[in-house]
Amino acid sequence: MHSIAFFQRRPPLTTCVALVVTLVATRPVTTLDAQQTAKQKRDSVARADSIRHAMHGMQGMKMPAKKALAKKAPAKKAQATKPPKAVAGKATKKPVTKATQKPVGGAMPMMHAMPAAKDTSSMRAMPGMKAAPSPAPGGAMTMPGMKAGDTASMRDTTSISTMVPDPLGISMERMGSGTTWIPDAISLPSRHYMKGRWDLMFHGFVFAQYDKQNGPRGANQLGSLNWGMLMASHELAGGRFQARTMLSLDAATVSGRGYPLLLQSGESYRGKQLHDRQHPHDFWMELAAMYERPVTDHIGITLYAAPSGEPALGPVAFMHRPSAMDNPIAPLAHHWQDATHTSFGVFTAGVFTHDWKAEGSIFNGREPDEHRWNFDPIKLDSYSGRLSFNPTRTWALSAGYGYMKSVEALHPDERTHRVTASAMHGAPIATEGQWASILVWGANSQPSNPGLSHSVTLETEAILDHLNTLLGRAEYVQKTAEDLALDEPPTNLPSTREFNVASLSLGYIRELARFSGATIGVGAMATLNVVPSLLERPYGSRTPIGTLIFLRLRPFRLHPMEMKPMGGMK
Ligand SMILES: [Cu+2]
Repeated sequence: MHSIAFFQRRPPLTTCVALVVTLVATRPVTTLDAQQTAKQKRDSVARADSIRHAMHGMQGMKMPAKKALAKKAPAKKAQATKPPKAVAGKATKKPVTKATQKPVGGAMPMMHAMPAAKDTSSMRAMPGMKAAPSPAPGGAMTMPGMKAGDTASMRDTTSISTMVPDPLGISMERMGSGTTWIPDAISLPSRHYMKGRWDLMFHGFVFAQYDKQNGPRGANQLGSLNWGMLMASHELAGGRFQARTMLSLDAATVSGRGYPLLLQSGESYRGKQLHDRQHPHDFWMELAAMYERPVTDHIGITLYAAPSGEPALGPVAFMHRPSAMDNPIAPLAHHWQDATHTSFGVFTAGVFTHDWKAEGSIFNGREPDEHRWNFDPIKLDSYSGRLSFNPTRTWALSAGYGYMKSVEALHPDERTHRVTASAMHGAPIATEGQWASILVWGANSQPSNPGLSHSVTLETEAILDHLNTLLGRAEYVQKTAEDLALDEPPTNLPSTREFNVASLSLGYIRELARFSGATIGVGAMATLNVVPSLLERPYGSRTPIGTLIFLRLRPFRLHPMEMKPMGGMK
């Protein structure tokens, strides 16, 4: 085909010469022109590919190959995937559920339907764009005004061809960390590929930060916090199977001792309690398999098993919270709320409807030990239960309880009871942003410190547009002298003495550049801590300050025209 097209475009003399060269060389044409033509062909293949990928990037649009089928009911399809009020951000849940539960337009039974939230953001982002099938592959080229939301991931857009089902119409987009839910109206940025019938999703963050915590208990550190996650989903027996791994190099990039963070507590290093530092995450943050399947029209079951993973306890872990994902710093209440996100041994079973989920876990309640590169011994001697409720597209609520047999390596006999409740709100902002906030309450009870030790975290992240992000977090935590190692010399306070500590952090990130599906930004954050007068001396002030400047790399959703063909993409 290529040769014919080539000869047709050449003048006769060139044609003859080229033919002779071809015959003599017994290999493809080697003239400069021919090379150029070959390059043109590659380019045109690449272009066709990028158009094809661009098509993937447009929610609600059909691939050209499916055009004929989709055409059968274009009006119905358009209606189902384009809630008229979506533009005003008022899409109701009902049409969505319908659209996700029924094959639309007869095109793809069991297809991974487009979640309305993402539909609406893409609708907003593409003025004038119709959800109806594109008239031609070139249709992708005719939308110059199109913009891609910074936060909308590509997950929802591509599953059309992989036929990974959404049990009860719940998109993978709703997944936070472990088996938690986030609001449908917002998302975590990710890149999304397909390999055969596997739906591959990657996301991750890399921070490079200079951390300066003031006062006698502070320290400075240049380091990097980072994690990467791969999720592979496949249809299995009418449900969605997913294998996951989430890895972090923190132990190398902020050292085994972690990074300086005033008033932080939890876990140990070289046999000593860590304080005023946040521990590094384990290399194996998560290695898990999950299965979700509908059993009736309205009820589904879910199973989750992990040598390293997150039991049904606490809110979405902070790295996976849309309200904190661009914030490199762990909450001071981490070990009151979401620290079980890395547990070595988890088995969770649950029942869910479209809006509710009830889960129970047996797991290893021990904090990860200080050997960060290996798997800790797997034990299943702790348990937890959690209710999750997404009443609308913009809310995700959860509440639960956990019993942990032996949390701290330094106090193996101490049992901990934990109760948590959280409310997360999220909504799109303008054409490219989203605003997510969470309120978390978490409380621990331990025999050495009877009663409940409370924590409250209020946190928010507003991605205003593709350039500007604002971060904020306010916390109140009751920590003991032992938590902060104030029961040692020189302070020697009674170990069970409890202190109310608080902090307020504000941060800003400015994106510098976008490339290859990632965005890099520069950020700064300042934290004002408040300690009681008794802690003024050890901390050097009633209001010790911590600051952080950082570069942050993470995925964003590509502008369809910027997408490049990649190996393995089909
Ligand atoms: Cu953690």
